[in-house]
Amino acid sequence: LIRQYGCGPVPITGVEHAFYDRHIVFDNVMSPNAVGARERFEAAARSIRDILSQRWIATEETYQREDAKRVYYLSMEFLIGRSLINNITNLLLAQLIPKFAERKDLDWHELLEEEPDAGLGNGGLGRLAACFLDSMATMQIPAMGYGLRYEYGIFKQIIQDGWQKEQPDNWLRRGDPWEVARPHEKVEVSLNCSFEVCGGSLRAVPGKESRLIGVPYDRPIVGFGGKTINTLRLWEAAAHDYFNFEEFSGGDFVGAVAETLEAESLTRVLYPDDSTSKGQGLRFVQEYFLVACSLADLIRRFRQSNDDWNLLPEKAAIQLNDTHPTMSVLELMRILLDDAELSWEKAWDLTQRTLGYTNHTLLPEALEKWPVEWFRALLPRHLEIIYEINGRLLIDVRTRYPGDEEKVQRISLIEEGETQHVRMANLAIVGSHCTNGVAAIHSRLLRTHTVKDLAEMFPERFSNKTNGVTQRRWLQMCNPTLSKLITDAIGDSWVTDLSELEKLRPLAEDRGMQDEFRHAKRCAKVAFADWLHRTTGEVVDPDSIFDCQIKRIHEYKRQLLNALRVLILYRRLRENPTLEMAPRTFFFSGKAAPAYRLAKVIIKFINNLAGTIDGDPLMRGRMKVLFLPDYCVSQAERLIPASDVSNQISTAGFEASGTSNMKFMMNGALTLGTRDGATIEMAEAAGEENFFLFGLTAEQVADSRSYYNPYWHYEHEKETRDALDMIFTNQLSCYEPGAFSPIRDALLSRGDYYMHLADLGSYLEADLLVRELYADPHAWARKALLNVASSGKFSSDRTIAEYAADIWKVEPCPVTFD
Ligand code: DL6
Repeated sequence: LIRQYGCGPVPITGVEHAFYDRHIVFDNVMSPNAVGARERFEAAARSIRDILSQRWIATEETYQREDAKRVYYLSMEFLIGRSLINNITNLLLAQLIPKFAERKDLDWHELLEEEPDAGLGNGGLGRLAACFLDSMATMQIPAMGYGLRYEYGIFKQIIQDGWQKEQPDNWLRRGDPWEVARPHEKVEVSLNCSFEVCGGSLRAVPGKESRLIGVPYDRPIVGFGGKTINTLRLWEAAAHDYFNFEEFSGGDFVGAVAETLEAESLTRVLYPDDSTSKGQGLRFVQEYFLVACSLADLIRRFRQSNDDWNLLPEKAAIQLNDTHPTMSVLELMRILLDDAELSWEKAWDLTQRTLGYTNHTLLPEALEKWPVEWFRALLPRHLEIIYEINGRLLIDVRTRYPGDEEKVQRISLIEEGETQHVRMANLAIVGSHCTNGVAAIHSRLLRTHTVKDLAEMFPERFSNKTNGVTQRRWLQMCNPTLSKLITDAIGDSWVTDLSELEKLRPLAEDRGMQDEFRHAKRCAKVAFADWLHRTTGEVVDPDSIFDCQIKRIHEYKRQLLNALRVLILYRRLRENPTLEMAPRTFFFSGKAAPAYRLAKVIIKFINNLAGTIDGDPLMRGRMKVLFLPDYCVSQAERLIPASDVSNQISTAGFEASGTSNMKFMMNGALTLGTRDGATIEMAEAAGEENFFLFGLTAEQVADSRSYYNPYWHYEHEKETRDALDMIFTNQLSCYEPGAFSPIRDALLSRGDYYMHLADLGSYLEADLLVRELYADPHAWARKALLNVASSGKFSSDRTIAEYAADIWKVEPCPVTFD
């Protein structure tokens, strides 16, 4: 079976039918005629899992046999999305599906819709982790993702009267056909606290030692070609007596079980805020739980084949995805000191050489700082270790920079103040051998501003690894028509080597190719419009420009700037109905953190703007605005292929990298953007003449901060003033007067920190260039093709190759059989 199904196109005959039929009947104990779409999805998923199972076992056996160095990617988030069609694509089975569906009389699209998105993340960082897993498996790199098995992923967003409302996303309610529980590989975690539900929320109560069990659930990560199947291991918290209910029988059985349930709630819910960690006490415990379970697991694996602790950095590379798993520094030190009984110097050397840290944000409010008191109460041994690391670090600082006590303060792991806090980014940098940012500008700003003192002290530790995305999901799978066009033109090697897309460059000049590109784009737009109509009743015109901004709602990402642009374009059209302007559909989608008031007001504003434009008969067929609720991976997979214009308009210096920007580029959208994050490198790759760049640079933003005055723009720019006045006089909120006063506060009274008004004029100028180019369909298609051709660098395969060579020092380990 391994040889037959492991590594190539697999004919779906005999055995697979039997798998499918068997699952339909025996998993459900139902007649095949009686089952619904959900059961059919489960049977299909389980059949695919059957096909990959032995290769999955062989992958693990190969790594063990070869004692290969492994990458352990620790992340609080893995925004996986759906797996069925992705696994089918990577197993090279996609072409066989239509016949299979026909023979089984399946409505394949209905079946696919039954799979919930695994929304185990907030946004960029979690989705990046998922792309990395795909690339590592495809490149046959021995790797394992470690995360938490949240029962409730990122909340479902519904829009009521224009306002975001959150609903729980109980994605595991009906079970998950991909995961395999491995209770025999459970680990035990000690904490100096118990848990209680208080006022409807779970909290940790310090003082009483408790032991939690981490139960691993494994998911297959299928490399392209099906040769390597790596593992994503997600931990679920269980109370210690999970396996021993006898202990309860003597006392208060019901009370004891309730306490058990409270402890088990630890991993139940994903924190839905990616920009602040303030007040998230339970999150602190979640982070420790992830770290403690994962390190116990990987150390156990290491010790099975190595009795020399010195080999740890040769056998394991642990990557910290942001500061969230930074307690790894402390936990690894604890294991090496207390369990392995190594000296401090040896333990510290091994810890640093084993760990690497990726920073994903420069936003001060998103840089984690945990109260010292929490460590003291819950993890006292870890606090001792922090103090020891800090003591030695500060001796080093004072030796190198005598008399510079301010530097000592800035570098210290402890931030003084009313209450003391542990600076997790400082701890991650000090306790690891590599720190990287995720785009060139971000890595530079990290080094020269955010952690300048540490970067000066340890310059050799800092590097850049520009993000990437997997072209398997974000082009091949989600955009079949464009993929086919590309493959017909240059062959299919781009699927595993995206730099091959360069071969499209000369073809961009070819009129026939331009026409075919336009056809592919139109197919994707029609497919999207059909889906939208089917699922929401909304009608959009595939012949209009699809202009998109899809990402978390945040002031720095400036959805508000985009909405102001739309409002001004709308006002221009109203004032001059004969104005030449190609029909345009503006799409917005994204979730706001539930406690982020202004972000929610921005969503309401976009919805009211959409309503105003929709209600204006003059705008019919000319302009439409849509806020698509519940942004998620599978929505992005539909919208990105259909988009003409990608808005990447963060205040320069604030977006670490962005990754949706890359997905749009690969799918032939043109970017209207600021010089920020990876957009800068994308424009370099494509040539600035093929981009619509505008706005202040990061340096200009920083330099003008001291004198920037948004009122100047309000007073001197008539269109800006008229648009703002329309908002401020409740013309867009007549049923809820005052609803948008927080926007006034942010843009004027509070000084417009994200400089919307500074960039609005140049945004509109760039927008005019977009419209002019669109009027020439071949010129547009040429630039779009040049963008596709230049997107090779932005494959996560390239990013992973850089991590593997520079940070992890790991080699591929092809799966072999005994
Ligand atoms: O590195 C992945 C991704 C970047 O592309 C985004 O630019 C960045 O905002 C995001 N960061 C996070 C972390 N928290 N915040 N804010 O998701 O990482």
